[in-house]
Amino acid sequence: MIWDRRMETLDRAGLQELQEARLGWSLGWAKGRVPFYQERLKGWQEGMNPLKVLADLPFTVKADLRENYPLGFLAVPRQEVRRFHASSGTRGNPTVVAYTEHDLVVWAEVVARSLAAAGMKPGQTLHNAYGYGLFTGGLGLHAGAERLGLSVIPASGGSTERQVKLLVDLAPDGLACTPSYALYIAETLSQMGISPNEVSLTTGIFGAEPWSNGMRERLEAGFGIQAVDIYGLSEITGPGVAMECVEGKNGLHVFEDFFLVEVINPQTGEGVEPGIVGEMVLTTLSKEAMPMIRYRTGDLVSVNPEPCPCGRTSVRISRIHGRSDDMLIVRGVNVFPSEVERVILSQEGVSPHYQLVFEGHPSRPDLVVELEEMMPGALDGSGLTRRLTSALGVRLGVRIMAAGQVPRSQGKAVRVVSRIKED
Ligand code: DLL
Repeated sequence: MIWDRRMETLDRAGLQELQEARLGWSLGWAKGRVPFYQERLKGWQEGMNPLKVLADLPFTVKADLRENYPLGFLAVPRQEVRRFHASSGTRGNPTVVAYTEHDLVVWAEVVARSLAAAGMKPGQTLHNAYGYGLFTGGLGLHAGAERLGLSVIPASGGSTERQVKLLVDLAPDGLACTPSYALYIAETLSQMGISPNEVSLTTGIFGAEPWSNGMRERLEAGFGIQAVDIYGLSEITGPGVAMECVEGKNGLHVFEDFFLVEVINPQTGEGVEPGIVGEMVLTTLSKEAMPMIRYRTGDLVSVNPEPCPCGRTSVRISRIHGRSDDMLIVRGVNVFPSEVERVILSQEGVSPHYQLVFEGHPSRPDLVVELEEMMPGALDGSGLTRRLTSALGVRLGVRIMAAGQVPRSQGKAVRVVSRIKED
């Protein structure tokens, strides 16, 4: 189902016209209200071509937000803010983001579109196991679900056995959570003696972390559902920046009437052609409380402008290949955890719980993939090591662990850990 047919199927010329008008507004708004942008946008005047002006502007990066912590990017008086969220931030200050009433309406709208694109229909029920609180997943999905006319079970993360009971007793149609938590829920179901395909679910709305098609197949088979990918980030709004449609399941539609997408070469900052992987840069087109102009997301994607069978006219981004700062360097070779996942989950008998562990001497650490087998004796460790080594071009170890030994996730999975012993 297409939630806002007029906007989501707008022809490209109409969309570009709308983007230009909204971008002009956004540049003027940011220039007039955010000191950080005032200087950068001093050359911007109404009547200029906003797309041309944008192309010459410097990028906004995460460090800019950190330096202006907490509210240096706030573009409205405090009394007009209706909500704050914050991203966890593993180092230093978290990133605080703010929303006006209008921002919350737009956010609910794009999440409603996303849930409809996943196949959810008004009157159905969504079990929302994204964390509620400062993280945008819980409240973001919640408001969009209500906007679409769903009933919501605000389960949040954790207390997995209780979640399973609710999944059985309240018979929801959709499950929203990280793909790694969905795996944990599936595992808990079977530990409680319930076959995952005995539950009523038809749809999984999974995102907030990278996941592969191999993981999708496991989740779809495990729950008997259609699983689709939802993308977003707090700095831009939260979940609902881009969404995979259940008809295509091949890339995520960017809601381009609200977010302008560019993909750049992360080294040079130049734009790259469709189909080429680069770093996604996003500009908000309607955000009042905290406009973001050319924000470098760190997320690596390619853009696909081809029409989609679902009828939506927006461009699609590929699933997130990883973040530029997730990239591991192993003996001089670049390795993305998501690539490791793709290789290991293409093998039968590998359970989808895995972690990448750095160990050994600090000057020459080894990377070992710790994983579990579906059944004792199901895996040939040396065959898997050979496959990983040839697919990634670097020697990685494989350690087969006893069932349940790889830590489970209740939110965003921790894929990389260090056990390097300092001298
Ligand atoms: O993770 C928002 C969200 C909530 C998205 C619920 C989807 C569902 P942050 O905590 O600010 O916001 O983290 C944003 O998470 O830059 C990506 O690196 C990663 N990410 C988000 N969605 C996906 C996805 C939320 N579908 C950061 N695939 C982003 C891969 C994702 N990575």
